[in-house]
Amino acid sequence: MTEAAQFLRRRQLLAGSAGALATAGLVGFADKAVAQAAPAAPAGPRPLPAYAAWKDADAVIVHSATTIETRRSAFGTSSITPTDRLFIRNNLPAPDAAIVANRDAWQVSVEGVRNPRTISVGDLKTIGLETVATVLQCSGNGRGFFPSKPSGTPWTVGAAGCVVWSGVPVRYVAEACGGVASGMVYLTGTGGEKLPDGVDPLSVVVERSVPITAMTDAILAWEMNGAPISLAHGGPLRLIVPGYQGVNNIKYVKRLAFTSAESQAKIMSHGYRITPLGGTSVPGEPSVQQMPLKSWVNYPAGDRSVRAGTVYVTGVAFGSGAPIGRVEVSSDGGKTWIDAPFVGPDLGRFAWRQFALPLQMAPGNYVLTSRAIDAAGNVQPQERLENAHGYNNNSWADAAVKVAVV
Ligand SMILES: Nc1nc2c(c(=O)[nH]1)N[C@H]1C(S)=C(S)[C@@H](COP(=O)(O)O)O[C@H]1N2
Ligand SMILES: [Mo]
Repeated sequence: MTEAAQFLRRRQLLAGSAGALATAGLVGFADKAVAQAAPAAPAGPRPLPAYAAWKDADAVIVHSATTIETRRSAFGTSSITPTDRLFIRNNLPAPDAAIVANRDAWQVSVEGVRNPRTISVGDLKTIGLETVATVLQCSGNGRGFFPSKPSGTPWTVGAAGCVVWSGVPVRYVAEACGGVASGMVYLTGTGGEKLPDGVDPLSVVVERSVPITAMTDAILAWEMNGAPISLAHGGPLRLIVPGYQGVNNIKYVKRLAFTSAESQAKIMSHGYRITPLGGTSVPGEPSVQQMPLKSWVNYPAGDRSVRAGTVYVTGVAFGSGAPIGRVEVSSDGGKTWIDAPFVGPDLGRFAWRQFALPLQMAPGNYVLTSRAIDAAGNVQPQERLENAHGYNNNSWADAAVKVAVV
């Protein structure tokens, strides 16, 4: 072991409990209920769609051609989510692969600036360069745990990943266009999908507005996890808004506008709103924007039993940009908690932190979960915020896994 590894191990063993390894709390549950409390995946695995045929089929759950989830057991523990395991969520069919044939030629029109202009990806590369690790998470992640069974994909924990992006800071792009025009309060991105004929474009276009303050951290990215962004994930160019839910990270972005009002697109005005149970979404309701504080356990994943002895319980914790202060793990469904040490590098306040807690586990049944506490002392809640469409679920109780130790 290297010195650092020895230090880490000592720290983990100490942090594990007051004395030696932490001892896990036993809980009872019906023996056959070892699987997660989430809706079962479809019986026969669906094949990967052509544009995502390169995904690792064993690592994902194909809900549909436009909704693909990472298995809880497939996140790994090295911080970054491998691209071939990352979830996919498309509201419209992905554009033709021709758009990534000549990436530098892709154009984005920049509006709401003093000198509006259209800029190619090749020219963006002369304006600036930044690299940022962010959690990309669909706001519907955890929808599968809502007892109200909202319509939409029943994601459990796998509509999320931690990704490294490279591109140009949006604020540099604004500067290159003479600065933001006066009176602008939103940053609005428009997706480059071809829209179906014969329908009102506003009813289908993927266009989202975030508060203009988000431009401090936002980038126009052309690279993801060290490679040009794939078509599936929004290449040739994607708007990345660190700390904000997935839908605000516009793929194949063709227009970047500083605007005085929110987009009139349906996906903004009525979609992705926190609507009371049984209600119909209206524009005034809170929109799905910054990500709530969240964590979950990835191992053991509850998909198989675990051998008694020392079990390294691992998982991830993140929020919208406030650093994660602590993570606690419970093996008795939330009755008692133990601090879990972080492992691996801190990739910045928009990435997730990995934790690993060595637990001494005797044979029996356990309910494992984690809760994150940010640097400001905010605690990840036990309860989900009920809402009609199943957004923003950050409940530690919902994300728990039932684990049999044998
Ligand atoms: N142009 C465009 N951008 C988009 C979408 C889309 O359908 N079209 N889907 C959004 C949603 S809802 C999510 S959760 C993320 C998913 O990103 P991924 O497919 O790269 O994982 O992209 C967002 N950006
Ligand atoms: Mo999403």
